[in-house]
Amino acid sequence: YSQCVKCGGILSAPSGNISSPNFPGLYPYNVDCSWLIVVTEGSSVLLTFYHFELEYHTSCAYDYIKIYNGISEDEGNLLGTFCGETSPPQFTSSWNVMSIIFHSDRHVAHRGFSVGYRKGNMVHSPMGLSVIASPGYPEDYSNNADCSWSIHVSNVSVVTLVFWDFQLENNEGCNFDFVAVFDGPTVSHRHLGKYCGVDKPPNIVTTSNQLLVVFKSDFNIGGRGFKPNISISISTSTPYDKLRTPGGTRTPLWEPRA
Ligand SMILES: [Ca+2]
Ligand SMILES: [Ca+2]
Repeated sequence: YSQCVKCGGILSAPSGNISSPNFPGLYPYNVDCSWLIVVTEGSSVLLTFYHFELEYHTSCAYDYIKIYNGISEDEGNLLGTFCGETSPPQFTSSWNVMSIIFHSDRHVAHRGFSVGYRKGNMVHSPMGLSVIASPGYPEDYSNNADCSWSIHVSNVSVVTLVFWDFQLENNEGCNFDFVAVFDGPTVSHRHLGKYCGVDKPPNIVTTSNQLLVVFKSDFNIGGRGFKPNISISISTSTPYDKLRTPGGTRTPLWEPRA
């Protein structure tokens, strides 16, 4: 028994549509589709769902779509897994590549999904989001580092921080070297987490459009450091023209000491 469903592919036009096989009819059983969206370098990809109706399971174990901020081979790029009838929010990638995976199992099919994408604004600026990483990354970070990055995006957005590499000196309480994340522009805002060691922090989502990342290291013992992906998603339905280029500033508070 085999089922040959042709689906997936690489999309490189500045805008387009993707839907599950047979849409708006029922999608077939046992399919795996993979779409890779690649737009002009320096641009982002904006994703908007028009229809979403997949078999529901509490952890989306049966039928699902996965959306990646980049290539799907790297699970660190995963923005979310979705099933049921709750449409995913609008997503914007933090670079020019985005992937969508669709999977269905052998029972129960629904009408599936239809999603549009379009090329968005430039996302990488020299002082913008792309420079968030431990100093010298991927070389070992310096001792006595004291860095902070303040991220401020358009006020209809929330920020998601996904660490895809993380290696800091470990100690209980993370008092020696650490990354701390705050749900707002300053350290007085709600503390979202403090991390060290080699376990990747969980994905962090702000409740507002501002985020502060602080990195400190003490006088000895380092590591490769960290590099997060930042993605911006829209917290409410919004016309495309309200989406602004995410801005970011880096405050060079760290001074490597000899
Ligand atoms: Ca199913
Ligand atoms: Ca240290």
